[in-house]
Amino acid sequence: MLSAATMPPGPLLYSFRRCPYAIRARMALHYAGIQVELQEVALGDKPAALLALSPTGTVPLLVLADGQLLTQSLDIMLWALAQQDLEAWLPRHTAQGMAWVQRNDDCFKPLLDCYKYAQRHPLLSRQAHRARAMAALVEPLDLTLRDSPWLAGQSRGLADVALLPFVRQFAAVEPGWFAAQSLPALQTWLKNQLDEALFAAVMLRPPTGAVCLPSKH
Ligand SMILES: N[C@@H](CCC(=O)N[C@@H](CS)C(=O)NCC(=O)O)C(=O)O
Repeated sequence: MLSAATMPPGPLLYSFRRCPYAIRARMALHYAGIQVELQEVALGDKPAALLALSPTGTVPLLVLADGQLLTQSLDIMLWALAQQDLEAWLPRHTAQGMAWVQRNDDCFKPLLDCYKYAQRHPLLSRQAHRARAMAALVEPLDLTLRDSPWLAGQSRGLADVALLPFVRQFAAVEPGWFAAQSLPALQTWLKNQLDEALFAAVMLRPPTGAVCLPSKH
């Protein structure tokens, strides 16, 4: 057995608890049973070590034991699932799933930010920003989920997890308004994932600094 001194170091994850990209990365890592050293980053005061590794300093950033850097949340998810994928999220990740992720990241995310921070985007009202975000992703997502409980079909795939934190943010801007909308399939999909132990585990409040993200297994 390796002693603590000779154990290979685990991956280091620079993260921010509420960042939707970091949440999707933490969910995949936790699901895959990968224990990481978690460095919670204050986005307004990024550690020099993070900026030295990545000039953009975005989170999540995963530093592997061999020094390899994964700077994109999707790459972190793919790496995690390549280590272990007991529910086959990756085999279910089809071109359609990838198209959902792209639609989310490229199109919906900027509209979501305009809706969340509508006062910074005064050319449109909050309601108009909301309507654009609804049309871009939320409504089509609900229609798709009426045909199958998951984007990946009868069970969850990578896209379901990748989109979850963004839809969660959308729902949280005006929770009463969101709950009153007729989005039955999407609301069920969201609730089912938010109620899960996996989500709760990755949302535990870390102290600023390095701690361990407990693995599932
Ligand atoms: N494309 C990146 C985006 C990551 C990203 O934009 N993260 C935000 C936090 S949610 C960030 O680090 N922003 C940098 C900053 O606020 O300075 C990914 O998928 O990981």
